[in-house]
Amino acid sequence: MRIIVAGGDGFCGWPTALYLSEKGHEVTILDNMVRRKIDNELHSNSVTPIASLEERVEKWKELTGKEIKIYEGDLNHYDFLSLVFKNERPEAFVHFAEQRSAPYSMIDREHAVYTQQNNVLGNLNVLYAIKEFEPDCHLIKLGTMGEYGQPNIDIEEGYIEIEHKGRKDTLPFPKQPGSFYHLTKVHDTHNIMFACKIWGIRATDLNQGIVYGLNTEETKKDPALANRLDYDGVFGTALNRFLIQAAIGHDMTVYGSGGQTRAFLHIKDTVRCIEIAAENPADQGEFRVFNQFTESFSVQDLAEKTRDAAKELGIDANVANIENPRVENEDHYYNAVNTNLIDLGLEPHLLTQDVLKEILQEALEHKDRIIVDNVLPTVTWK
Ligand code: NAD
Ligand code: USQ
Repeated sequence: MRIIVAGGDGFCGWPTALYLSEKGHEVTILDNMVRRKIDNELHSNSVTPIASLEERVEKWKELTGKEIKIYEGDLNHYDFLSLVFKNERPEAFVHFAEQRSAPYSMIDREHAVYTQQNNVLGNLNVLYAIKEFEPDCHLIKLGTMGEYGQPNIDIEEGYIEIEHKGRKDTLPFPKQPGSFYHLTKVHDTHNIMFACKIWGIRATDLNQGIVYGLNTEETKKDPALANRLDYDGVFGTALNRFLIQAAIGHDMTVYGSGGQTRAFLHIKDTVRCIEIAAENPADQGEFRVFNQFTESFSVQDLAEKTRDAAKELGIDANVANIENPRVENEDHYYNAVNTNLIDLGLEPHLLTQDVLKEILQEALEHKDRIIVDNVLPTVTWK
């Protein structure tokens, strides 16, 4: 298939582009490199040294003979996006290209406005480009499990059947997102659902949980193919942050009591889920939602698992419960359904001690690059 991977220079997008290319798809990356610029703004970096996008795709071609095309530009420049659609005629458009950090979106007014403009309007441009140039193109959009929040009932995949005053209907599952970033995903969801209904385009919204790990079989082939790995208080996510903190002997920063429970998956499952969605497209006019995660854990559990794995490597890691910089529930029910992708063939990589030790060892290899001042959270929700 001809597949565009928007955001293909990022943490999820780069390994996905390689995986789809390895599987024989014609892959084109679209990215405006804003994530690399944000590293400069935050005086932060990836734990792993990452090559430029040009170097990455050149190395891939040298090793495999497979070409990945690159378009450097912004989804919010519609002339640019139109050109990419006209040139590449995508059968699937994988949309990772958003500002994805909740703390970044909560820094101040400017960062909240940037996040909402970038994400919501970028996605709207993609919807228009599909309608205008490739109405059969399947939109595979990265949403987030955080759209649902943590309701006191089971979380279904996108829709819920409800009975109200004696009548029944199947309606979108209620949304209770926890940051201006998470809200952008809810707004995107509504725009996509509406576009499917009025124009008959096809879309799959992948409500992804928190991704951990960094390497796939493809990124391991050469240091120039290495994936980025974030650890700072703004872009680092739970578990990856704990592993890196353990690697440098920093206390593991569990926010508050640590009862916050979230859905997780390994980066190796992210890439496979995208392949499954692409190879089993939504019908024309269908708006389909898959919950993309494999297991759920409380953050306290994850820190304790990390401590135990570190111990096996001779590292004494400490779990610290620090003041929670976010406004969120630390003690709640959490049970989410994730059968759609499994029914289509996903075989989950589960979080074993061996998996934790492998990521920890990868973090240890580059621990000298970690800027310790960036580890503690600095952004608060209030
Ligand atoms: P990332 O920041 O590493 O990658 C995003 C990429 O998109 C970057 O390379 C950035 O330069 C690019 N980009 C952003 N705005 C753009 C624009 N307007 N035009 C063109 N390119 C643009 O993020 P990631 O961790 O790879 O996440 C990818 C997607 O998956 C995001 O939409 C995110 O919300 C979603 N997601 C991520 C996680 C996670 O744990 N990382 C979990 C659930 C969902
Ligand atoms: N947390 C800690 N300690 C830390 C970091 C985080 O206890 O050092 C806690 C947070 O308070 C929160 C939970 O861990 O309760 C998750 O935080 P996170 O930063 O790992 O994840 P989140 O902000 O939700 O965002 C990440 C990605 C985002 C994606 C989302 C999936 O950055 O792009 O959408 O995970 S989900 O959480 O399912 O919405």
